[in-house]
Amino acid sequence: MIRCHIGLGSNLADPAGQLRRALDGLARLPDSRLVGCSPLYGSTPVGPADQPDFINAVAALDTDLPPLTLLDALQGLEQAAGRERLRHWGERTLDLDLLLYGEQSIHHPRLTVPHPRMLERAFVLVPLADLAPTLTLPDGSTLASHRQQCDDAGVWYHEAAPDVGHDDISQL
Ligand code: A4P
Ligand code: MG
Repeated sequence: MIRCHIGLGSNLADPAGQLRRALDGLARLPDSRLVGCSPLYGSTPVGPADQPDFINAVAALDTDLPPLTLLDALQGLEQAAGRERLRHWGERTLDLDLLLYGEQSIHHPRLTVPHPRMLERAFVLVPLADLAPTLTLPDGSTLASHRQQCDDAGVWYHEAAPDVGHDDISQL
């Protein structure tokens, strides 16, 4: 299986509940196992400022799904959450970004991995560094160095990591 990291974000319609439901969805994906989730963080919006604050987290998923199949599954979960694209970088009920797919670099019209903006975004780096502090990126750089350099002023601890994976672990 390949260890993937998925960024979760929401700023509409009970954001923390949206993230918990998304984690339930990730735990049910075929040929995959949800192995962990960071704490939930609050964050000020990057992009238009006249929108609510976000809740963000990062999940770790081990999967045998190929990258585009996984992207389809993530977009299916976004649709199931009633996601509408109102405006670029604007408010959304659920955003699921494929941040990392093992140590692979992917350049496809529908999918760029590592996620092209992840290293500029404290709302990604802070929860990812909580979950996977020793991670190395495909270019050989360490997550810890990116985490150290990022300005995390707009990101704050919101609540403890949701319990994930128990059902799956009991079936191992
Ligand atoms: N796509 C390409 N690569 C990927 C990838 N690695 N993961 C394509 C997911 N999708 C990827 O995405 C548009 C297209 O990107 C998809 O169809 C897919 O084929 P989208 O989710 O429909 O559009 P979007 O999310 O509005 O645009 P974008 O540019 O992906 O936005 P971001 O970068 O996801 O940013 N502020 C805070 N505080 N917290 C947030 O979570 N999120 C955003 C959205 C802006 N500001 C935020 C937050
Ligand atoms: Mg997105």
